Amino acid sequence: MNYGYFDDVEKEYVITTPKTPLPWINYLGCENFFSLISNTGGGYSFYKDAKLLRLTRYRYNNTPLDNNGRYYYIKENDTIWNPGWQPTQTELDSYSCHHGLGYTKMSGQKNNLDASVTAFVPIGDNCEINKVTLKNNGTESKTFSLFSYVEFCLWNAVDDMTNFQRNYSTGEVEVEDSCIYHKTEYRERRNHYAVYSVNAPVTGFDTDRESFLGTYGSPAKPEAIINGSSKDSIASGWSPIGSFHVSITLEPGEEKTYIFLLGYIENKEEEKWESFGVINKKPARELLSKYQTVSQVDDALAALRTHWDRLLSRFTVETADEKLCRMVNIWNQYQCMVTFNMSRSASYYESGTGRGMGFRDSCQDLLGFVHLIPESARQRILDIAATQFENGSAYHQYQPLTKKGNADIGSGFNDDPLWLIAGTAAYIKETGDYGILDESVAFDNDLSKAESLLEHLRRSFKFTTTNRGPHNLPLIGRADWNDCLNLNCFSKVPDESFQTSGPSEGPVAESLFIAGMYVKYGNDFNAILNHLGHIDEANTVNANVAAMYDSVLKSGWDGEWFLRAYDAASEKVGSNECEEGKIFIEPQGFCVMAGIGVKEGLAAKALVSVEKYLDTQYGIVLLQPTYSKYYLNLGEISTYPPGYKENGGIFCHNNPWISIAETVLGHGNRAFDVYKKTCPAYLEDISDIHRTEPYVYSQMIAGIDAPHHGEAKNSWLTGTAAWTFTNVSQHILGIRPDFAGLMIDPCIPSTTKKLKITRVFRNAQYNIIIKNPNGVEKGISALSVDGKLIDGNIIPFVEGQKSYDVVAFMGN
Ligand code: BGC
Ligand code: IFM
Repeated sequence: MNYGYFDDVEKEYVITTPKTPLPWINYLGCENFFSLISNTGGGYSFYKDAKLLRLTRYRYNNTPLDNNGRYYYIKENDTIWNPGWQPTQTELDSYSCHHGLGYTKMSGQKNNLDASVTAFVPIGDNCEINKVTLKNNGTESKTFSLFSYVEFCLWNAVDDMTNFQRNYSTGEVEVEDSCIYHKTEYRERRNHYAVYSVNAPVTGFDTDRESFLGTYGSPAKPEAIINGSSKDSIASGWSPIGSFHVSITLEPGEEKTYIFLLGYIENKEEEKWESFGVINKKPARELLSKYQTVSQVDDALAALRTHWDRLLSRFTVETADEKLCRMVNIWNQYQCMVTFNMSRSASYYESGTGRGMGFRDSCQDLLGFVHLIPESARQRILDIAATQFENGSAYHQYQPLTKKGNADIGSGFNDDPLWLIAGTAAYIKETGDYGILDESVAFDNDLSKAESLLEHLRRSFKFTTTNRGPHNLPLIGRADWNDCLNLNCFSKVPDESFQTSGPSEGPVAESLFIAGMYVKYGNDFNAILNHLGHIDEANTVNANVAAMYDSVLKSGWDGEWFLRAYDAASEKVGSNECEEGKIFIEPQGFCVMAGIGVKEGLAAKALVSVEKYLDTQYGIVLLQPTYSKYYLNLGEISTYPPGYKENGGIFCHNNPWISIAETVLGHGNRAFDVYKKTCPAYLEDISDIHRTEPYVYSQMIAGIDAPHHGEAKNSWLTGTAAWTFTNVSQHILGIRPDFAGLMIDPCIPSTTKKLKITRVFRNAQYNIIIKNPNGVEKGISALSVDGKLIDGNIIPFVEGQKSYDVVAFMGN
């Protein structure tokens, strides 16, 4: 069943009922101010950091689903309704929600009154604008009230949820004309406040939650609205809110528009006070003056749309498959921007208070984002590198506001260092900017310990080179990409009587996944060093990579597939010899992507095993057979019920690894089949089963062993976005940035006869036509650039040339 449709011309997903299987959300903001917004107006806003600078409150894990947001209420006689249906849930005569790129427009109609709310964060300013338009579609004049509502968070979202003994006494606001200033904590050492305003005279306002909702009221039944008038309350402690009451009369056919704005203001230290204790409102007034009229707001929205059109024009494809086009041209790239901005911090499944920016996560997010705004990717790489330790290991997470590593989580995830090489190599391939390697970057944010980024990469590589186990394979540490595979956990013996048969002296568990990474990104590091002329060092890297390759063949091949790991007792994990968890997806993807076992025929065998043992109609599961009981030597992975998350869920993130691996072997039909299975646009018709948004990827789809096989969870913030875009753009469509230039290497279904692709690469426009007259799956037989045939499949980059016309013929 469908709950909406794609409008590819407007680049929107249009939802036609508020009762979607789960809240279907969108993100507003692409710089510093962000909001989450659901199809019923739920969500919250924050500045830079969802934990430390949260503007509005949201109630996770509450009922009804999706509790709190920016809400507009219309009271006409005794009927109270919301254009987005929540929170009153009054039945609407019609409803739609258009989620677009950085904006959402929600419309409801009731008793011939049309109300629409267009929400967006303008480029260059720290605020969310809500343009609220009301239109009388009836034949009689209408007089009604419009009430707005937001609930402020007292900035630190964790403290806000826990420290009630203090927080019930700190809330402070100020009201002036049609502006509410939320200034809780300003009197301390703070220099920021929030402003909430409407561009019209108001009949009343409220800033105290209890006055507005009633002591035992709720946003679904606000007492002030039921009674028809605001209380003009001034919050003192308890829970500050922002609410305006506007009285409106509309003649038949008449419409009026109001601009509501929620903004974040940060005063410079010297401008902090207007006079001591009085907030400096000057910057708020300046901000508000920019969004007072409908035309100012329409211009800002148009600028946002132009911004996105320009970004997306950097990669476009035209082909007969409209689902493929809408994912590649719009939604997948959009999700890559969101994951780049949010990492794994704030979604409807990530509370914004837990993980900040992940070291490995952000390095991977870069892969799908770097072509959009390479300069931002550059800065991100430097920020991430600054959380690395001198020995090459790294903080696993850092806070976006402070950019400091999170000491509570610490380090010890042994894949982290190599992801820095992955992200940096992707950036250099995209831009040709080797200069980034000369940037001086701190270790552990300590500037006295700064070294060049190149030195950081050296430490990354060296970390894995020197941290190897009994089979010469990389030590896994606390975990590798799979956070839940905690193979050294029995060294933290919970009970002293616990005995193991293996060595008790320490963490010797080894990872085949990291081995695959080492070969793949070691090859990139080798290419970088060669380019820089560090030939001896490059040769050493090469020799280490070759040795790792041999170790994988010697100790990492299980007969039909690659092993997953050795545990701390050097027992095999992911082997046919295991009772459960015989085969895992990750090493099959990463080792083949790295080219391991291709010439020996093992790669092909591994992928056949994936299809035979792990594939399902909804995607490839992470492992089989799933763990039915808890294994102390495996850790968290076996705490999940079979079929969920890392215990045999369809972890969408690593499905593209298999698809890319298939392209390595030239299997275009299978690669595309794998791509399609988890691709949201192809799942739109099964939204009842899939449940999450049909325009973005989710982290996980329940696997074959789960009761709800096919049901997705954790939409939006997942490395899946970056990896699927990398897969489809670089490996299936085959437009692949390489150190030497743009490579054309498609691996497509044999039925695809023609592709037209445009790509902006290193400031030049590439217009590419790929023809496949004989229906092959891979291989270029002729490649012409500006009418001239060239050798090989890398278009040499000519400094200063602004456009390239490329025609590629596929064939053997
Ligand atoms: C996994 C979760 C796990 C967590 C542990 C995440 O990356 O997806 O399943 O509970 O790590 O920190
Ligand atoms: O690799 C991790 C990621 O860092 C966070 N989400 C889950 C993945 C697999 O455990």
